[in-house]
Amino acid sequence: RNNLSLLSPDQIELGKMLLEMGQSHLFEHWPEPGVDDEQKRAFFDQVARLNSSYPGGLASYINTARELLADSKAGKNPFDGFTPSVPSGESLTFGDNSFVQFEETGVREMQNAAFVLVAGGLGERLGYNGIKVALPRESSSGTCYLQHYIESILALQDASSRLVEGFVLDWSWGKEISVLVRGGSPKQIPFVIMTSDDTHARTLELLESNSYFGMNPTQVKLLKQEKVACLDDNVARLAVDPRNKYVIQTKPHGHGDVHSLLYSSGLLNLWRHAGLRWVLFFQDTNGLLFKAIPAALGVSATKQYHVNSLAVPRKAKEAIGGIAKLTHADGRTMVINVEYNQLDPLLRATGYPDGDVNCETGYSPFPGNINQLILELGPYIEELTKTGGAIQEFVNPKYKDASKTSFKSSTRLECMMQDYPKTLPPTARVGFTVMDIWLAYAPVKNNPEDAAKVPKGNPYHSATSGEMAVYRANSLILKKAGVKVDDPVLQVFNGQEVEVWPHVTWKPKWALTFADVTSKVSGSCSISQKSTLVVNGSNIFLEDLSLDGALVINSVIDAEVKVGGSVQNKGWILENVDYKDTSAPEEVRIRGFRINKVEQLEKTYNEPGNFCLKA
Ligand code: UPG
Repeated sequence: RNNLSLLSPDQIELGKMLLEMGQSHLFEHWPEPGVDDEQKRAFFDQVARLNSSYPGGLASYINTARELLADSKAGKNPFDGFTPSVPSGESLTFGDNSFVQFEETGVREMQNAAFVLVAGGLGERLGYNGIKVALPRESSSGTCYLQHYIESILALQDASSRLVEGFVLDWSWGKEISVLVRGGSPKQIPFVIMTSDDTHARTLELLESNSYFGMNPTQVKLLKQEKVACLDDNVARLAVDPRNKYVIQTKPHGHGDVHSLLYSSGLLNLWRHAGLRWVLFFQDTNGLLFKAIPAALGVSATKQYHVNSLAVPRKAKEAIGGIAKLTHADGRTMVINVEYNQLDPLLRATGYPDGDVNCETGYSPFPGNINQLILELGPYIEELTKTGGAIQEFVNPKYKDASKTSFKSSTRLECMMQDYPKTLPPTARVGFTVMDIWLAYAPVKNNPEDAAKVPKGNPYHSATSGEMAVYRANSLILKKAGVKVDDPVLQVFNGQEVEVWPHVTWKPKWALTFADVTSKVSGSCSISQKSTLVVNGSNIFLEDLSLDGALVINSVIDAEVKVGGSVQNKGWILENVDYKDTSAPEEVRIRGFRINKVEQLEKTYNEPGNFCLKA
């Protein structure tokens, strides 16, 4: 009360609201006026931000938190009244006729698409100190995730505009409407990145210091999500930051924020006016994702799905959500992700006494959600106009003991982007598409120690497995295209046993689809297990190539290079690095190996023209 004279009328109102909402502990330690006055004002600046960035303000946040915390304490099942069953969706097999058809349709549709990357998470389970999108996707080329994503979008943009003759869209953010012209450069696919205070500055710096990896800076838009207040107990007392008593502790609200941010940014309507039809959401570290994107969009367009989630076969207890059909006692049904920590209790409560277990296929009967969502823009805008982009929240406190009266550390409300379909009307066309796991999903989420503890047979989701998955997928695709690729060997890095395939990596502009790969490979090609192949160019054709060693080809767009003959050298060798070895860079340590580039054949074609490399 003595401090009132320091505050503006608005701040006094906020203070009253906090007292009414049972938050008097926030002020208990406040000294007399004259001491820490600046910090007291800064405290109210933060309260004002927390209040304005949450729909309905802090009071609404605290009320929702109380309800959800009471439900959690009572052990209430968030799916009360719903019975899960295995849904049916589209299941694709890489390389067969329908897959190739879906890929072609998908590439064609790309000119009507926008991409949204949610990258506000710090990746606490990985424990990496940088931002995750700056990590190398694989270390043969050293390309980081963000570069790979941007190059993939640019390659899709080019490929789509080659298929669909004519239109060019010149994006200028902030202008009322974009300009459609004929000729010139291809229609530019908008790319939004959701960041948070944890990732924003470093994401921007990564883009700026690398000239946006070749993308037009006006094509990229960063939207920063705000954090929400942490909660100390079951009555939702806001948590004070242990390092500064004038600061309320905050944590991310979850990737579900992406919907309200997109909605309030005004971008969705801008996109609609420009004739776009699809919004594709994806996550920070999945080095395989763009191999699955064209076919998945092809499915959306062919089946006219309003919502299409990409899924892969899921191992029981794997830390990915399960897609389930939920049928309510009153007859309502929905096809929705059930998060990995909720699937087992839900199954046990609804007649599956063993919970989350594998079936006879060796996988969970519920497809695993990889959180690659494709939404049709029109119905999406219609829905967000009703909800403002608000997504159902949940709370996940870690209790100290079974009495559930206190928490191990503060908690907060969260929301997930894949919960978007929960509010859709029954008429909405919600589907999902299952793809081979080797093709579509290899995230980097677990630190080496935790990855090594993953039950045998389940994926590690580590930096080690993430890189090896890229080589395996590329090797398998080449095999399918007729290349003789040697079998992998098993090796252990950071306590994880992985298949080591030849280190094959290519730029997205070399091949996006299976048809692209088959058009670039001919004759009798072979690659030995110890080989490395880095294809860094678009018009590079492998003809009767026999590779036993390392081969790196760089070429500019107008150079057409035929590569054949026999390449044999000592190659690039993987050397073990222990994750505890602090003398190695963090991104090397967490994958457990470094590449020793002993010997290679590297050729660079900087000039336009036709070339032939006959080794
Ligand atoms: N993220 C944000 N903001 C946040 C939290 C996370 O942008 O406040 C981003 C994060 O950067 C990442 C993505 O969201 O790109 C997913 O975060 P992550 O911690 O990797 O998610 P998980 O808890 O592993 O689970 C998500 C889905 C789950 C799905 C799985 C697939 O919730 O259903 O199976 O991803 O990888």
